[in-house]
Amino acid sequence: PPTIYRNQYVPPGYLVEQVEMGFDLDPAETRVATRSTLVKNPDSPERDLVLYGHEMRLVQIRMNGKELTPADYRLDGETLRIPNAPDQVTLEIETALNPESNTSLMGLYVSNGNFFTQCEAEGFRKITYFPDRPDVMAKYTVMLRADKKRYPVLLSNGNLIEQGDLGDGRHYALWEDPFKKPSYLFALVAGDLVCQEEAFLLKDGREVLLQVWVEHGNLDKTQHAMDSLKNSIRWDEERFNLELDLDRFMIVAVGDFNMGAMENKGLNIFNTKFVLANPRIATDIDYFNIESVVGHEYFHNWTGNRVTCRDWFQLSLKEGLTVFRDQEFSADMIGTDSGRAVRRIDDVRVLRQTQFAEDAGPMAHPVRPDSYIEINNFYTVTVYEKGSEVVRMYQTLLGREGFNRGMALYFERHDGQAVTCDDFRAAMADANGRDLTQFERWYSQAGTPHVSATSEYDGHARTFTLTLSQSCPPTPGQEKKLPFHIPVAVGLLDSSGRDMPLHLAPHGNAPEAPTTAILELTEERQTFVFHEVSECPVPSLLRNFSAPVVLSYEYTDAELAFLMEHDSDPFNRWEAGQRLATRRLLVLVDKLLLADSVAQTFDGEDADVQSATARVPSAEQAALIGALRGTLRHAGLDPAFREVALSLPSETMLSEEMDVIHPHAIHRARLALRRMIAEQLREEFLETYHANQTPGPYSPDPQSVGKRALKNLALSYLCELDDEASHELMERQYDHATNMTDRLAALTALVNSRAAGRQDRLNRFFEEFKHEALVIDKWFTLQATARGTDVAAVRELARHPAFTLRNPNRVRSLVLAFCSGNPAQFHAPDGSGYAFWAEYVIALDAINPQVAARLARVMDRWRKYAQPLREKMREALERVAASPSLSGDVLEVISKSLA
Ligand code: HT7
Ligand code: ZN
Repeated sequence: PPTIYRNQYVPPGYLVEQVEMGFDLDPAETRVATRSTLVKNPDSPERDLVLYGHEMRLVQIRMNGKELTPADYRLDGETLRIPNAPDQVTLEIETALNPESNTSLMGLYVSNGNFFTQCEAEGFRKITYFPDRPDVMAKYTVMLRADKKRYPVLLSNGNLIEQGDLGDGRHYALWEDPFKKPSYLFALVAGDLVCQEEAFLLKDGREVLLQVWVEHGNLDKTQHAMDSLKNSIRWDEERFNLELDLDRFMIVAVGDFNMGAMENKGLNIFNTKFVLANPRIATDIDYFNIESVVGHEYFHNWTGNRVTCRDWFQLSLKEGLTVFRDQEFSADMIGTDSGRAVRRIDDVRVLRQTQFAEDAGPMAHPVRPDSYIEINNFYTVTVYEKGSEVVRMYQTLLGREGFNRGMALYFERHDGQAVTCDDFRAAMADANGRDLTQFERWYSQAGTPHVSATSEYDGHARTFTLTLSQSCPPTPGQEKKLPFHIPVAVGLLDSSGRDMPLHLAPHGNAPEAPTTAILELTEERQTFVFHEVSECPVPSLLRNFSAPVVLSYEYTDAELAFLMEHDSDPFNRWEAGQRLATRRLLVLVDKLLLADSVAQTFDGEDADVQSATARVPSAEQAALIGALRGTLRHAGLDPAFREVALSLPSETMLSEEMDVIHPHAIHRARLALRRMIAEQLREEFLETYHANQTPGPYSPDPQSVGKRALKNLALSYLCELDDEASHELMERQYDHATNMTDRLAALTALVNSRAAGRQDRLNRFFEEFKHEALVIDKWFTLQATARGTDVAAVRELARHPAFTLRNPNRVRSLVLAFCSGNPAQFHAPDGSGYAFWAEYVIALDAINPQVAARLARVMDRWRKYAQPLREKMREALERVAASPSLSGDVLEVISKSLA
């Protein structure tokens, strides 16, 4: 497949004004008649009328009333070119599709007997031949016709104009979207669905209709999505003055979906995972995710739909910005400072664990990529999460008000247009009179910048000098990087742990001196001098993670413990604890490797670990455990914050800290430290467990969620003891749980223990929830990621009648969960995990290339692994590469990995 380059962008030869579509829906053969009016684009050098289409039958094509024959156009792959077309064109195209055989879930497909579409990024071209590119925006009118009994509900974008019977058992619905949109935002849904609906009053006094559509039997699971939608609408009105522009806004849930959700204009289509919730089936995390994804898709209505992307290289224009908006929404919904900090910590954890790894691997690409083979492979954590960090940095540099001014100017300039990341940056700069030229490098340079800090205190001069230097490692195709514009938020703590007032100029005595300064690092190396510093401070650097960089500073253990206890920036309090824990864990890993015990211990012999890691904590370990005890007992800290502060860095995080990854040593070291912590803090954990019960009816409010998280963390530590008392605790929690959060936490702990009652409860869980697909996904995941689940066991699970490759959620719940969430077993020294991976990538590719390509990415970091794992990973990659007829999706991932 060809590579597409950003710098080869050419405006479309023709623009589309109006599209009228008629669908005769049938699972085996759907007929689509499309009439479009087009005009030549005076701003384009392209002379031909270019349409895209594939995987359908072209029945007829007429131009200005005359049928075209193959001699009138050139069909080359997905491209249909009509040369010498007149300036004004009416195109009438009829296509025939087979939705029930469409397993890729792109274009028009059938899920559980109902019709759905997914057109982003290039699915519309599987419905009809069209200039399917985001810079072609048109108004759509859509007529849907289908059997009334089987498909009583017919939905499309915009407003319902008319509906009625056709006489022959079929009926119709006519929809009109008043807004111009790119084809990727087109959607239809047809099926036997039911909805929860509410009238909602907007700030401007207009009443709108909100609907959440689901399959029969799920109406008891829609309230939270509806509440989240209403909260999202309010939030966008209040924070950005952005109003809902339609009379009707619909959310539809579908069980087969490649991603989380899709922001089609007025007709958002969601993975059921991000809609359906009640206390019986959904965890606190599910409740949180639903709110965040509902918000995300709703916010796209302005950032993505009203103003869209000129081309797919600009994807982060809408995705980075909308992730930033949904993160801010979630933080505002929690309200408290500490709750906000926990949200920030969670977001940064994702960024570091997945995006930093992506930036350091073979698929590294800038936030605005320069090239791609398959655009579906670029819905990445770099485009989304790093893109959001880039947007956040504007807000850090310009302040909230400055950022809002930039947003207002962006909409004033570009409403109804398809634009670029440069246009967004220009709006931010112009609205604030700032030069943000250098900031462009965040969009064009891949890789995670490293900032290292050194400091010097001069007691005589009362100055504290901070020197910051930056560098960025090479990434594929980008050997050398130029300095970034990095906002570094800094505070200084005095010896009692209080923030010092900051003076960046001599003789500063402003009474209101700030206690956090935003230093702007723009050169390779820069020095910043703080004046009137009365004693040698401990610096708190990169507060609230003010830039997506790796920051190093030679803190002593004592300084980290001090920051952990006193920093007024809760993010950095957490960060200090993570740094301390990482140090202890890496020492343990080294010890294990030195004792050369990894090979023997892999078989599950704990004794070797114990000999390499004494049962009695070393002085350094004792200091860490002491600090954790302080956090656990600190009643002034929110339970949610205590939970994140007491969680050790994940195995994946630790892998990223190592030059050569030894997954088994990492696993053993982390386990050993967890056991040590559990032994030393047994009483405190028990007390915490009992003190954080949430009796009464379930509620997903932040306080209760925090308490459950802390209680269940205490449970998971206690379960490391694997004794009778802990078995009893988890069995009791499982048996008496009144919500899925507690039930799943108990079952997860049980599955990782030797408790006698574990298999019985695992079976009961399946029986009780076998009709709830989302819960069965959890059942697969908790086993796929359990410590004792080896490759043979995961293969056995894949033979379970409830497993299928057709459903992306199910594939992710078992295959992806095992390959990415159970590193100690996946990296079995005999390479059997890699063989399993290769088999599933190949099998899945024939069904759903997009999901297969996501699975393929599990091997991204293969070059970092210790031998013989590295060699065996390479062999598995080559096995996939050699497989005939791979999709472009998988081919791109595998070939970049092996390059
Ligand atoms: N904008 C949506 C992207 C999306 C998608 C892309 C490719 C294939 C399937 C897809 N489903 C949804 C999701 C979002 O960011 O809101
Ligand atoms: Zn999005």
